This record gives sequence, C-alpha cells and structure tokens, in this order.
Amino acid sequence: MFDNISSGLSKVFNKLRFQDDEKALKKALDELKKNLLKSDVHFKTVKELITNVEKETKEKGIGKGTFMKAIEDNFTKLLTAPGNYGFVFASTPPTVVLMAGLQGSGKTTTTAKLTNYLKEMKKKKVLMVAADLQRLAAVEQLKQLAEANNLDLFYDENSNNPVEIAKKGVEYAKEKFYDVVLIDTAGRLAIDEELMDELKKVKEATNPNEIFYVADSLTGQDAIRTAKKFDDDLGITGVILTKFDGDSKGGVALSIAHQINKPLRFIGTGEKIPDLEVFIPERITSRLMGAGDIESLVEKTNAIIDEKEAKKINKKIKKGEFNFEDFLNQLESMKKMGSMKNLLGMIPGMGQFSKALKEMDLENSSEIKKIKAMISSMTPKERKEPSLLLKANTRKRRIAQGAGLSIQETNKILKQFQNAAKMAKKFANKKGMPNINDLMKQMGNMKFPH
Ligand SMILES: Nc1nc2c(ncn2[C@@H]2O[C@H](COP(=O)(O)OP(=O)(O)O)[C@@H](O)[C@H]2O)c(=O)[nH]1
Ligand SMILES: [Mg+2]
Repeated sequence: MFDNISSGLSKVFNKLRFQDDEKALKKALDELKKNLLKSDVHFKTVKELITNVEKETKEKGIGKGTFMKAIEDNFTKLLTAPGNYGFVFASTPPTVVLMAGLQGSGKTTTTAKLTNYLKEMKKKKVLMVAADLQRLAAVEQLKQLAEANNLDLFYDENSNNPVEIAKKGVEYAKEKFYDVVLIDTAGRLAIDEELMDELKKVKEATNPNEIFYVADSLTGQDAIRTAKKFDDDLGITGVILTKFDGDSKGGVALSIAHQINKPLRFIGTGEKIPDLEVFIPERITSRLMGAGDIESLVEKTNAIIDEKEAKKINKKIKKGEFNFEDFLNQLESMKKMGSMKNLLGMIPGMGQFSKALKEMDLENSSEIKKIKAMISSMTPKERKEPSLLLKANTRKRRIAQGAGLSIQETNKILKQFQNAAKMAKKFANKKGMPNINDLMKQMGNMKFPH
C-alpha cells in the first residue's frame, strides 16, 4: 500500500540534515511536491500541505526531525475528516449499513469482505441483504460469495422491489438478533436520477446508521467527483476505495477525505475476501513514514491466531514435532489474514521490501497445491508423523500416486518439509521468535515458485 509515496518520502527526508538551512528545506519541499503530484494528489491539496509543512518546520527550527514531524502531522490531518473511523456499531443493534456506488465499483465484493471482516475480526453476527435487482446475476453473485465464505444472506426471489427486500432484510435481522446488516444495492454505469431515487427510498425504508460510498480507486479524480455527488444527493457517512491493489499512485486515497470532507473508512486491496484494510489516519501515516503499523498487524493476528494454539505449535516446532496437519492448519490461518504483501507493509522497516517481494499467493501457488494434494493422500497417522515416510518407499509411492505426482517430486517436497521443520526448530530454540515469524521462515525455505 502506498509504496510509491512511502519510498518517495524517504528520499525527501534524506534531503535534510538534522539541522539545516532554508535552501535545503526548499529542496526537500520541492521534492515532496513533485512526489505528491506524481502520485495523483489534487494540486490544491498539495499546495495547502506544502505551505503548512513549510510554516510548521520553520516555526520549530529547520531540521530533519521538525520536518518529519510536520509532514506526519499534516498527513494525518489530510487523511482525517469529521465522522467515524473503522467500523462503529450502533448503540442498539442491528447496525444498518447501506452500500452504494456505481456499477462495477466493487459494492457486492466489498459487502462480502466487510461481512467477513466483522465476523472474523470482531466476532459479530452479520447479515447481508441482496437488494440489487437491476442485474440478473447480482443475487446469484452474492449467494455464491455467501456460500463460499460461510456468510449469512437474506434474499427474496419472489419480489422485484429492492425497497421492500431491504426493509424485510432489516426486519429479519432484528428478529434474528443480528449485530449488523449490510444492504447491497444496485449501481448504474453513471449517476442517474432513477438510481438516486431508488437509493433514497431504500434509505428511507431502512434508516441506516451508515451509508458507505464504494468507489473504484482506478477512476482517479472521478471517484472523488462521484463521491461528492452521492454525498450531496443521498448523504454518505464514509467512503470505501476498492481496487487499490491496481492503483500504483495512491493519491486518491490521500486526498478524498479532505476533498469531500467525509472519512475514508476501508480500502479494498484485492479480489479475495480477506483483502480489506481498515483505514485509520494515524496508522496510515505511520506506514507512509516507513514506521509500519504494528497495531493493525496485531489486530489481524490476534483475531486469527488463537493464543493457546500458537503456544502449542511453537512447542511442537521447538521439539521438531511440527507435522503435516499443523502445516495445513497454519496455512489456513495465514490465508485468513490476506496477502503477504499487505502484512509485510505493517511490519516496521518491512514496508520498503513489500514491493520487491512478489505476491505470495497461498491459494494458487502450484507448490502449495502439490503439498496439499500430497497431504490429502496420506493416512492420518502419516500426517501426524512425517518421519514415517522417510525411508518407506511403498508409502511414498502410494502417496505420489494418490496426489498425481512423480516419486521425485514427492521426495523433494518431503525433503523440503523436513528441512523447513529443522530450520524452524533451530530458530525457535535460539530466540523466542513470535510464531508468525517461524512460519514465514519455514515458508521462505520452501521456495515457492510463482
Ligand atoms: N483487484 C481488485 N478487484 C476488485 C476489488 N474489489 C472488487 N473487485 C472486482 O471488481 C469487479 C466488480 O465488483 P462487484 O463487487 O461485482 O461490483 P458492483 O457492481 O459494485 O457490485 C469484480 O470483478 C471484483 O472481483 C479490489 O479491491 N481489488
Ligand atoms: Mg453488485
């Protein structure tokens, strides 16, 4: 996230020494300006930010420290608008959320992502309502997402009235004591009155606590213009920017809150369900400054990794007893956390590497597929005791056949697994490394092809 801006900033900082003169400051400010404009931050926003940073740095005495502090403060200010941050629950459940936006902006995907986030991270009971009746396949899409990710969905195939369905959905959520209900609505290719009318009616009928405007970050300044229009016509309480993974510039995310005076709440960073990031200004600034975002990382890992389980695994690794079953379980946990690249960006000092590291795709890596096929061809006993396989050629042949692999491939993977377990054991005994690091180390040793 924000790779360009972040690496550009470190260059800007290096233009200044700890104590310096106006000329050096001017150079640094010029570099900052160029960097922000190149990242597609609106020029008025850039001008304002530069003026403030200059003023505040001079007030405190020109130097690297005061300059960095001024940038940090002004970035945070830029990212902040009046309103809620993260997900805020209504005092009386269910919290009703209306998802609005143009067609293809990512409303339906984001509805499922947000539902999954609230369920997995916040342990809430969440209902999705399929109120997009514009496109034939819209309800089907949400049904598939619900099924694949084990999410609850309300739909009504006998009705063709989105207002009625939304209303019924909220009533159902109240009856069944849901904490949150997310209403997925229809979009259009461009803003038209019919769409706004429908949304206004849905709003009236459901009295939502939040109206999220879902915008495609790839549409650049257009995303900001349409957000403003939706806010004027419908009233929104926050923005969710999607497809941020494809937005190499990142400037829209930096300036949208400031330009429309509504907070950016979440960012979609990929097509998969866990690819959703909470947007908290201070945390984002910290990432931009290259200082990582430990809070978000801890939140993610805490929700996913059960502490007891983590201790158990660590103990096993230390004893060299880490087996195939543990491997599969850990792999599932990792998957829930989203992409490796995003996680790395949250670790202090690692942000700069996240761009260089290719996306490690836990689901689609051919190596992982092979390992999974192999494990599923093992008996439960073999899964628990990898050592059983070391010299047992008949066992190995059976597994290779079951997994559709050659005996050489099977041998190679077994060997890698063994080495990884050994390495992990060594590391785990050396220092009380956190469990997640152990796992990354093992994975790193397995040399995934891309
Ligand atoms: N790469 C990427 N694709 C996304 C993201 N969010 C949504 N999409 C894709 O955008 C397309 C449109 O999404 P959809 O949810 O159907 O949009 P809707 O018409 O607003 O409901 C789909 O192919 C999604 O997979 C994201 O954050 N990153
Ligand atoms: Mg949709």
